[in-house]
Amino acid sequence: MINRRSFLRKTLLLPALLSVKNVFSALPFHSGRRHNAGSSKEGPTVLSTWDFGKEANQHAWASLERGGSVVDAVEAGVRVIEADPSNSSVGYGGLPDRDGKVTLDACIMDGDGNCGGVCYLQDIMHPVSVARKVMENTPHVLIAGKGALKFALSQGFSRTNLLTVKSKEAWKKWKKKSEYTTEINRERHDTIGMVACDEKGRLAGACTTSGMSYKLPGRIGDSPLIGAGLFVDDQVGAATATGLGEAVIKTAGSFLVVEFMRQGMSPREACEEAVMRIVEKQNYQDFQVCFLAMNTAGEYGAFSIHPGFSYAVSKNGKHQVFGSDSYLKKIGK
Ligand code: SD4
Repeated sequence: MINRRSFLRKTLLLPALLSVKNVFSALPFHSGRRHNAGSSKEGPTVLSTWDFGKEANQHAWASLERGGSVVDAVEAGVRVIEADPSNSSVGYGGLPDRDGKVTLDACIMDGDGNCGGVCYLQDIMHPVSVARKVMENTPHVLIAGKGALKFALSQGFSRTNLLTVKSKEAWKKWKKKSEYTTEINRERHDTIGMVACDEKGRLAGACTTSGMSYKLPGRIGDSPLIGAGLFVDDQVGAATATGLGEAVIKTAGSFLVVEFMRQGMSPREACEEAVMRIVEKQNYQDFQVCFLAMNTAGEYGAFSIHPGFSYAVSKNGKHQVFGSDSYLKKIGK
């Protein structure tokens, strides 16, 4: 039985204990939980959105083979696409907003729930790496705009003009009419979202984009938002999204996919169910949304509203691209 003296001793000690705990939890900026130990039944797996994901996967795979962590792998993978000027929707060479400014959104997350993101970031080639610094070196999750740029510079990143001649020409042409129309599967924006699992079953993901081209200045999509463009949980699986960010945000898409997997659905079923949530609530005819997911067993799947979504899969050292099933195909349209 607890007597008055020991009760007093315990309660008097409590504030001291709490403050020590606060100091510790503030220091590493990381969750205290440890990764699920064990091994992935199917070996390492890397998934990413669209055809260009294949090249990104190869780099992620090489990083895993070099002994890098699964977070290193997803960062290395998506960086390749960020630096590619021929890709008009991610990083360098991305199409600008209405004012001609290239603004970038990205996030990164590990299976323990540690995560970081940047949005409305300008002049930095690798937003995903800045997002990782947010995750590892700050107590925050998301930093925007000028603050994100200032933070990036403080972390040693240097400024680069991301508007290529080609993108500038395209923007000037667009400006003549200044019309915004969605274009399914391009929608003038194609994000890379990547999720990966190492041989121990540890998961991570990254998502990076220049967002919707000719967007209103300041517009932020789903890609830097944890739970929308990306969600990872070592106990269940990981999911990422591409397509019209507004539609994904409205349904907390990637979180929803992971939660459906938690309830027992396969990755493919979970992606389909999340697409159905959008189809039931939104006018999906004019826009595309695609989900891509894996579970802790290394099984994977994808589903989109309209046909035309492709995704890259790396397993057993093989890198392949597949087309996803879609809602419209399923209903015979
Ligand atoms: C956005 N979801 O900013 C991103 C872009 C994208 O295919 O995924 N495009 O809305």
